[in-house]
Amino acid sequence: HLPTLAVVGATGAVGTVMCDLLSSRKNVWGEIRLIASARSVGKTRMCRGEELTVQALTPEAFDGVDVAMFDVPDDVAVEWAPVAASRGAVVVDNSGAFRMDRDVPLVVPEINPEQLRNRPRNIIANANCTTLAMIVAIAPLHREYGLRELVLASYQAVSGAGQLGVDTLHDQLTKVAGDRLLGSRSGNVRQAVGDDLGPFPAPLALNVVPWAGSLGDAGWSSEELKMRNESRKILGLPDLKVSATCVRVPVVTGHSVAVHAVFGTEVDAEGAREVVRNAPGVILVDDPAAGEFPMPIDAVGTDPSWVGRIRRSIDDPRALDFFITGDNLRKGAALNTAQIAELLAAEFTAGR
Ligand code: 11C
Repeated sequence: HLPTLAVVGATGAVGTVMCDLLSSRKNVWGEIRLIASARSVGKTRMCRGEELTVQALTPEAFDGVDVAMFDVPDDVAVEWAPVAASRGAVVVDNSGAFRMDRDVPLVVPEINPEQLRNRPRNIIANANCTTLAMIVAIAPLHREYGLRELVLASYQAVSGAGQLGVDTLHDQLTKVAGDRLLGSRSGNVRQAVGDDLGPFPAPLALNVVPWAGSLGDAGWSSEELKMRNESRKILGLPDLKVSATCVRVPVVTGHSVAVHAVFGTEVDAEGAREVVRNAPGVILVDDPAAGEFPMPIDAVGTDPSWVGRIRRSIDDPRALDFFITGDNLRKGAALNTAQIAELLAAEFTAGR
């Protein structure tokens, strides 16, 4: 029989995209079980053309499950991923809880699928959405030129902060629409938006906010530290120099990253374009004369990371500057999880 799949956190922003993906990708699953917190139990969701009823998160919900995808906050994953694993499921977890655990592989199928086999806890981690959007383009360039350093600035969409982030931006846009004086005098936007900032530390409408995540050591945000640590682990480069500045922008879906990448050998822009053209999971969109750049409004709802604005640094022949945009809910979350789960499904099917 085909393997049984559980989707935990099925009604959140990522879980919703997951149901769409499961409906459109090759059907490798037998039963699919949707699981969520008490608030969502009994709701229904369409998945593969079937109406499924959301079940409660209990230990028994994992009985008979072969693969369990988790799209839940870190604290829920810490508690429940080991429960699912102890009931025999292989867990693919999209939270930040296990990514840096030495016994948990951090897998991007285009880059390090062989790491899947190294899973003593039966947990596999899915990387952060900002890291994922860029790493599929960075890895093939690293293989070609030998990466030494990354200097990054992100432009992150509000759906990275979940459905509450999306609702917050739309509410704020409604409040500021039509007032042509807003933003031209300080304080006005804060007044128009009011006190309800949702999951963000400042208004997003008509603004950019240089902050994502929580406060880490020495002024770095957790998101900036994740970009550094996860890139190092995925690429297998524990000493890679990485400096990131993570910024939230008023975009609904689609995380972008401006990259300055320094390599061990000289690079040229056309050679880099050729590498990107041939890499899996990436699409080259690099024709500024024609107004073609990677942008969230085009990349949203698509699978690949869009790469463009590729230039050789004027002052360093070993450095490239470029821009990447990826759908943070797809490759950044649900798609990468689905790809990992499909590799596991193939193991189950082959083993039977
Ligand atoms: C954001 N990247 O855009 C974050 C959300 O570690 O999975 C995902 C946090 C994570 O806010």
